[in-house]
Amino acid sequence: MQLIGMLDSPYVRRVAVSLQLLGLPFEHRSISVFSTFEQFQQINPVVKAPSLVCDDGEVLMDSTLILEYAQGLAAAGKSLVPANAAERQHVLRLIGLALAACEKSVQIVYERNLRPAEKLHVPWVSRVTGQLLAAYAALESELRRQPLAAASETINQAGVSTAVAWHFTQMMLPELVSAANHPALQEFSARAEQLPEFMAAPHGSTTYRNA
Ligand SMILES: N[C@@H](CCC(=O)N[C@@H](CS)C(=O)NCC(=O)O)C(=O)O
Repeated sequence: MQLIGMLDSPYVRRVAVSLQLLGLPFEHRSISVFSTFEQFQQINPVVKAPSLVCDDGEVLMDSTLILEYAQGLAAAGKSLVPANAAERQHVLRLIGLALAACEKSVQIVYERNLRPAEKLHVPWVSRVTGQLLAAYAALESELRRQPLAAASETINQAGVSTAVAWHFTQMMLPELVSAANHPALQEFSARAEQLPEFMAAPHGSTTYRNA
């Protein structure tokens, strides 16, 4: 299967890290939804990153749906979401917060980079920034209450998504979300970024290569 999209997208990156943790080999094509829009369109006319080209050629999109598909391919016992209902509930809450943080970060990046400066709508940016800070405040308090595992064998999807979201926001919007005010997230992210699966798929324009 082929993972389409650049690793500067937190959604593409959470899939690239998760596929490795699930033991699923994949080819990565670092194609941009912006600078190579037409090339992306040839693969997926909707131009959403990530897209996943399955082995039979069918194209999936949306990181959560791709991960659900990937989970079905993984060997028995390899899972990033716990089977136990109570644990699963908590992991899903954290994933929801991390995905909201990704979405609000991406919205601000698009507002800054894609809209002419004179058309920037300040009340909208303020609203989204408030939502972003609320998501990280909740994640910070969750991690202080109950730290997340940060080893390749034990990290779950809450850990992958939280680490990827935090790193993305720190790379793109460090002045909006203070690392000093989120020590638990900062420390967890630093540990996760040292894992081989994260190092093999760094934020940016690099192409992941199966080791
Ligand atoms: N909910 C989607 C969000 C994906 C998303 O918004 N990706 C961005 C790149 S970070 C994208 O495709 N942007 C191009 C566009 O929406 O036109 C997911 O989880 O995959």
